[in-house]
Amino acid sequence: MKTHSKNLGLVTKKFNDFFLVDLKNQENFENSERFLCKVRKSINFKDQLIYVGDEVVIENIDLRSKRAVITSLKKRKNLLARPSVANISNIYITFSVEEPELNLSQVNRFLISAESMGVEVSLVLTKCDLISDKRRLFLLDKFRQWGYEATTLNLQNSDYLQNLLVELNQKKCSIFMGPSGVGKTTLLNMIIPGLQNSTAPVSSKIKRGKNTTRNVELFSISNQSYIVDTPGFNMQPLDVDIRFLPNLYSEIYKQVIDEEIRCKFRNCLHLNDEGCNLNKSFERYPFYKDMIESAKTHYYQNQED
Ligand SMILES: Nc1nc2c(ncn2[C@@H]2O[C@H](COP(=O)(O)OP(=O)(O)OP(=O)(O)O)[C@@H](O)[C@H]2O)c(=O)[nH]1
Ligand SMILES: [Mg+2]
Ligand SMILES: [Zn+2]
Repeated sequence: MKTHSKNLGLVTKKFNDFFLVDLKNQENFENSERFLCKVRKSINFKDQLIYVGDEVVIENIDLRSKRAVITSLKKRKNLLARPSVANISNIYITFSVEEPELNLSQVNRFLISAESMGVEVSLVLTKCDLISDKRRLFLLDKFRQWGYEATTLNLQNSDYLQNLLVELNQKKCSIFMGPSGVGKTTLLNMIIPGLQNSTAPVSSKIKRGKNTTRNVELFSISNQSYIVDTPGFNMQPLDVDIRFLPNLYSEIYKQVIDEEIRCKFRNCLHLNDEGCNLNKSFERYPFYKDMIESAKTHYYQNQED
């Protein structure tokens, strides 16, 4: 069968029944052709929905009205559940150090949820102009112990941004995720020349974001690299299979791998001291315990339903 490689497109935005699709494999990405598409009526993608980040074949291309129809969906590598985005290669968990203030338990939930996707996870700390350099170094050290080399950003100083930019250009599809008001869209506006998406100051009293970004949207920064802006939200206690949780914490994983921790039980969740050799004196251990407990509660609730 003939493949329509030249009509291969990338879904960059989705609203109601419509999709914005960029034609891929174009020579000059800055002049990329963007089409407003619907899915061909006769086509049923086995009840699969199409998401931002999906690769699709488009046909019936009308160059004048910039319209086309989606006729097939390529197999996807992965699908993030919230927000729904396909084919992610890198997740950048984004938090402000102030305004809204840093909530370590939230940072942890976002990180672990991202780790459960099995893609590369990074941490970005914004608004470092609002703290002292001493505090910034303290935070860098804290997250190093969590297993992350955080990138610290500061609107006043674009040097910090350059390294991130170089990094993003080496990744395929990076997504920025975090609570509302931390500066995700501000960051994208600085990264992409000409982009002026809406941003808004955090509310003055409670220093919380105003949910300014409403849709997931994908932007290209080169022919090979894309970044995704997402609406901010707070992460609920996790719904991850508890057997996988220990491996998602580098402090535990490292011990199990490097030091051949031998616990009494083969699938030890490292909750009790008796028979468990894990060194539990690390900062995230209480978060880990809470997560296991709430995952258990969730599991048993679902069993009773
Ligand atoms: N002081 C300071 N303010 C910043 C920085 N980055 C962003 N802001 C401000 O933070 C506010 C919120 O930024 P947004 O980019 O709208 O935040 P967001 O994460 O996209 O928020 P949602 O779209 O609601 O999820 C804006 O007023 C920005 O000007 C920074 O590095 N320093
Ligand atoms: Mg935003
Ligand atoms: Zn154990």
